[in-house]
Amino acid sequence: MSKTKTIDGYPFEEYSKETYPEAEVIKRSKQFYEWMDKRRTVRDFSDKPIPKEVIDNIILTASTAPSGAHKQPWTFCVVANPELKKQIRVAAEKEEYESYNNRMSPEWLEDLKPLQTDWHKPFLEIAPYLIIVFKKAYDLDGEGNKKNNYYVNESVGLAGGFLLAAIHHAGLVALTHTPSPMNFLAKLLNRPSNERPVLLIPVGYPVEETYVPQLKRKSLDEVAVYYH
Ligand code: IYR
Repeated sequence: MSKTKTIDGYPFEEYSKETYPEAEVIKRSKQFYEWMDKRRTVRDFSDKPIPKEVIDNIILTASTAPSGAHKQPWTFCVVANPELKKQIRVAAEKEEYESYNNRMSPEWLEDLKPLQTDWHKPFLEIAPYLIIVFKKAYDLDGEGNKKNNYYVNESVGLAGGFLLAAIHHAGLVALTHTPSPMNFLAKLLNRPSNERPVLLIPVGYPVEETYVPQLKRKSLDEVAVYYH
């Protein structure tokens, strides 16, 4: 049991530190970078099943993300039911067909060419699980009163990042799919009025031989500015 105390009447517990010698800190930071750098968005999923326990753990990890006033303003909906997955695919492809053919600008379509995406979304039926991340604009208490949430977009974005890292750590792959507009998901999943879908993430194993676009990540100089 860690030490506890109260501050201004609120309970605190001693933070359980995990610190290392400097050489170890350097090694760990490099190893983690190199391992995260291997994560790729994959579109070719195998239908190989995943134990539900794995999905539980991935979601619990995502839910450790920091959030405004620790409100954890998110709901992770998990879809494994083939009929529901099919309905999601049909609805997503309808929107995506419209987007690719009538809504996206020529510049946008050009930017997507290296990824070779189109409106077909078979992975929505093939991947064993779809995780749909909803943001809670506000919470509802037992009596239906609105309770504020804070920095909801930032919080849910962070949880999404944790989710993808947890999936990668488990040796699985994911696709951050954002059909647009995506409110059909709130309807199909019967979500309450305070929830809005943000990310649709198929999770699974990749097919045996999987190809991903040859992408180059920006260099440190391109993404960081140091003020010494
Ligand atoms: N939502 C569409 C289009 C799309 C948009 C971006 I920005 C991407 O990085 C990838 C795809 C789709 O999922 O195909």
